[in-house]
Amino acid sequence: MKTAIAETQRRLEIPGKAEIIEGNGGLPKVRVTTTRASGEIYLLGAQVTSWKPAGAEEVLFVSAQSKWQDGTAIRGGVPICFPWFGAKSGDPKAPAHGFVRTKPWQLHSITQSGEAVTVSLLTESSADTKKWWPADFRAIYSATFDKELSLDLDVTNTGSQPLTFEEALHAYFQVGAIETARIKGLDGVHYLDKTDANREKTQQGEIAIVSETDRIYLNTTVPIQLIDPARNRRAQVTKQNSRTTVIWNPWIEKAHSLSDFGDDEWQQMLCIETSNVASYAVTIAPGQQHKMKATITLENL
Ligand code: TA6
Repeated sequence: MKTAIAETQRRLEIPGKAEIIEGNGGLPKVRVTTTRASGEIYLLGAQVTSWKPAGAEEVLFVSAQSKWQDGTAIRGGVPICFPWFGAKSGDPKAPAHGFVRTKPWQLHSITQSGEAVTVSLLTESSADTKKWWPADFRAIYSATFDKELSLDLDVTNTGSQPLTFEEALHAYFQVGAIETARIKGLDGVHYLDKTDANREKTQQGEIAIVSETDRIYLNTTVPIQLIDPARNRRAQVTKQNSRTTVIWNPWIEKAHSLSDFGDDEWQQMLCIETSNVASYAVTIAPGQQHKMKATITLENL
């Protein structure tokens, strides 16, 4: 059933390749289907929830317990954290990870280049957003579904004052077995360990997940590899204009504390988050734009 979408937005569809349909919870999403990949992005939070290169299984993890309702972030896929990351300092009532992942974005454009389909969505400051953050901004998020998944978050300072913000593409990856998964690329990089009072430490070698893992790797621009022997595949995240990378797995206890996350789902997911957070928050002058990009590729081991 076609969901009630404004005719102006429905005209953006590309028949047979990019269609606006009713997703989980009746929420509108754009479903992309091409010869090289399939995927989907919800208007709620501009959240990508699926990407499958041709011949491959789903790359992204979405919890079976996700709530699928306006005002609540979808648990999984690629939530967009903006304009702050984690709890908002000095405001315990503010929503975690900012306010753009819990609101519908406007469909801005759907374009095709060769076999690649790009879905762009827009959100901007309003009286509502200024209750949380007294700033003028426009954000355009573009997801390109092809044999690679490209995610671009473009933020423009539409105000008359400098704009400082944090941002993260909080990508949840499926893994076949967390105990054999490994993350390569961060050897020697300093990180803040959020499970140990934010102490700064140095990564030794590959990352194995053996307990709750919640780390902000600092001043790093390198590509990250997620090695998943159980599914005989490797995902790579390459980034542009991002100085921090967050790695997260809730492990057992934290998984049990999340109402929108299955008790055992910690064994089948791992977050690799392209970001600019903590002391690497971004500041742009009036009229300036900042573009952060993550490109995800998948190959067999
Ligand atoms: O990115 C890691 C993290 O900041 C963790 O501390 C954990 O809170 C996770 O994000 C999920 O946050 P959420 O608000 O989506 O439950």
